Amino acid sequence: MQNTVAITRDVPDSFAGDCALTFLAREPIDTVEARRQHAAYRAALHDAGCTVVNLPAGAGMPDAVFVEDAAIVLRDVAVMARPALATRLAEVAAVAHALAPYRAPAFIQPPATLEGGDVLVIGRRIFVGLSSRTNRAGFDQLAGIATPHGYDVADVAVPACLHLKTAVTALDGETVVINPRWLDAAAFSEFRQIETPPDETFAANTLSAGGIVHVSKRWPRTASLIEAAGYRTRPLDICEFEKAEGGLTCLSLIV
Ligand code: CIR
Repeated sequence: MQNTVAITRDVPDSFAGDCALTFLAREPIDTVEARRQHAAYRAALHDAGCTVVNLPAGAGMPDAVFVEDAAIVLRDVAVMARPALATRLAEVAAVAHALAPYRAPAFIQPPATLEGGDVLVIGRRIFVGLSSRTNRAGFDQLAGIATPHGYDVADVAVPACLHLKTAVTALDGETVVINPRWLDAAAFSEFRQIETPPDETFAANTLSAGGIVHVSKRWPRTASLIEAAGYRTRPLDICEFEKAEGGLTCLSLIV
């Protein structure tokens, strides 16, 4: 079996002051603590059996640590995304370079915008969030690339949060963790659903790797629900990234 690779990217000096914010107000971010949390995140992925490839921070790219948004890794192809914010477009080149040994690339072209945080792959199903970051052309281009590779691609409206995966992630091929207040849970009716409690707002963003569900330390009740459903969880402190509207999936690309 091939080793699982996790691509991550260092926290840049510009992160604290310049990271993009859409739904949250700016709060002080401790860069030293963010780097410590990032190192612990990489160590957890290593513990889960991943080979971690950590890219250097890009100068003038405050959000590049959220490497998930730059690409969608499918079984046979890496779709290089096209972030909606001008400040994030430059992130894609280094990620394309890092993915080149593993997958043939396909590039999303203007006027499409598409961010990896809006793409949830569950087996051969791909759910694409139509959000402030991913437009209809982005959906169409991704569907055009993925459908010939045997994927079934569906769109989901994301009216209330940044990305699709802010509100739903998969634990495996049968089960999702979902915040039904931020999207229409009926779009995921074919899956068993673990609902996040109303007061655990950002808890649906979980990262499954190596048989472990990585969860944010901030949301213990969601972790308990996931454990009760039969999964092993590992809480991680990512509070400095949560201030920048990032979650667990955002910080890596699992190949
Ligand atoms: C942004 O607004 O683009 C970043 N501050 C946060 C991106 C989080 N990425 C993700 O959810 N996949």
